[in-house]
Amino acid sequence: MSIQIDQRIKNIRQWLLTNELDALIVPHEDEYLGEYLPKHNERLHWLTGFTGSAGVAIVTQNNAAIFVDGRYTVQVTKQVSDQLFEYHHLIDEPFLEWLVTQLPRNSRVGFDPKMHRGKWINSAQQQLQGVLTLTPVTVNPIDQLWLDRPTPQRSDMILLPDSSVGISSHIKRLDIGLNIDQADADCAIITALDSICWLLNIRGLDVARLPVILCHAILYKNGHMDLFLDENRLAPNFHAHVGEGVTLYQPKLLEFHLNQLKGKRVLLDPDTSNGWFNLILERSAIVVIKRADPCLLPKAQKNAHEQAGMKNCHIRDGLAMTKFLHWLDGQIAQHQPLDEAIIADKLELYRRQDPTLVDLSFDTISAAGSNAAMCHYNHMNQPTPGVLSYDSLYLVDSGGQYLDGTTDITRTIAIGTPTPEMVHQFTLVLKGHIALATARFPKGTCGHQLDILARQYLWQEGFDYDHGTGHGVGHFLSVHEGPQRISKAVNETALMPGMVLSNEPGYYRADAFGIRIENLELVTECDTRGDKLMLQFSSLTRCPIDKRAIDLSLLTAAEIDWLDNYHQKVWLDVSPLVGDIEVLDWLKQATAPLIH
Ligand SMILES: [Mn+2]
Repeated sequence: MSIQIDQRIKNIRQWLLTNELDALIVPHEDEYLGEYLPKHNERLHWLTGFTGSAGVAIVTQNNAAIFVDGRYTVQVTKQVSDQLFEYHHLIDEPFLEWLVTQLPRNSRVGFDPKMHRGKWINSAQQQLQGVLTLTPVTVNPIDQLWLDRPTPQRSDMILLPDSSVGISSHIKRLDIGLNIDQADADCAIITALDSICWLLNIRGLDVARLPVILCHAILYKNGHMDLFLDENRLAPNFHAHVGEGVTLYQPKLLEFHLNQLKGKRVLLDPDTSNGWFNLILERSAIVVIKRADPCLLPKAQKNAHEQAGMKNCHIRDGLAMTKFLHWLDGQIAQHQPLDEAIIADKLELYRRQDPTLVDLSFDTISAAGSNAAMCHYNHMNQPTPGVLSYDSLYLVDSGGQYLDGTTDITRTIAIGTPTPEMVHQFTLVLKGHIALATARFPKGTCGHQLDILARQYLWQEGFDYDHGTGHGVGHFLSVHEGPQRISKAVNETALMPGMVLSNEPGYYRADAFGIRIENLELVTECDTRGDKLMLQFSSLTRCPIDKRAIDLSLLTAAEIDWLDNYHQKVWLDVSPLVGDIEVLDWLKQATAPLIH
């Protein structure tokens, strides 16, 4: 591999010479900027051998370096030759600063604007002003040099019926068209794949974990859409399904059509679009209105049909979790030697028993003992998966993409007898989870105003967790969806009825153990005697929380009530689906009230 990589670097250096450039930046991202990449766009992997989900490589004539974050500092040393690349920390040692130390003043640094957010390009240009020249390339050299590049996955297009999505594509496009008009724009470039699929009520499997079709779109204020997608990708009834006003174009005509927008006012989201779009529009002197993707907010507020699907898929997901947790308890009782991969695969197997599951919603985090202290741990990035440790906690964060919705759940399981310290911390996390789950808040409240509810008991004793408390979740779409969010960082999006968010406080003790309790919550209106319109959460997830890891003396009567009521809902919804009497017995026990 190393000889191959060496040759690839040499080829990039030759390409730099031919193009009068002094360096090339190769990020992990592709033109769609999503969390997961289709195989044919794994350019960073091709150049370096690194398989992580984030990182940047830089090649100069004299040097090469790879920049990865804290999740990957060990993995990178196993996958990338230190003879060929220097290793650096993506956050602590910014690659732009490294470039400045490597190159003479006014050197030309090549980058492919499609692989970077528009926002990044602006800030990078400012930072390097007068020191180095950032030079956009029109053809990505890796696309020219990658001879055995995988052919793109061309999955079948799934047409979601109106009964499942609630609103036809035609009505959605007219609605969003009005928003575009109100933003004083003539059209919007829709670059987020989940927005396009939401607008057209279609899904696909072009990318792992994100059920979308790779395409681009321009939506006009009259609801008309130009869709850039090969005709042979369409499902047979596509045109009848989406209704009038969708015109299909070859993807290679995108640039031509962008140039045709001369004289129009074009809405473009600098957060979700790659820098190439802005570059093309600016070159043609087209007026760009920089604003959030107009689909984000309507997509986040699930309608009654989408809510019903989300509820139903969570009950079936709860069945898979129930079978899995019953199996795990049986294995533990027999002291079976299990590793994280075996356990994760077993859970996936139970999920796949449901014929409506089309994919997992993300790579399962299956973390035994101290591995759970790393909150983005992935056993597949380790030389060997960790072995289940007894008298400890096991953490599993997982989810499914079902035809009627998306799930994301974390449970932390007592393996044997966890230490009193583990039980104490688990209980603090649970108290925070309950405090957020039972919150009532006036309409207009934003996620950051609620974040403290989940942290208060940890803070009280001098603890915290270094991640957000809640992210939005799509309806059979991205498991990480904006624009709402619950975290310390200010987020201006008020929580609205129909939004789905995770509630996932945690606690991580380095080299010892990790805890996270995650349910998905639906925002609903709340009846009170007061004079304000109040909102609340309603838990969608249907799976027992491990009572064996709780210190009951730390819970108030109200918290005990909450857990008992929650478990009662889990029992009522999931038990009718359980066929096996042993699993049913297990669920009965797992959902029985805390105090008899
Ligand atoms: Mn989550």
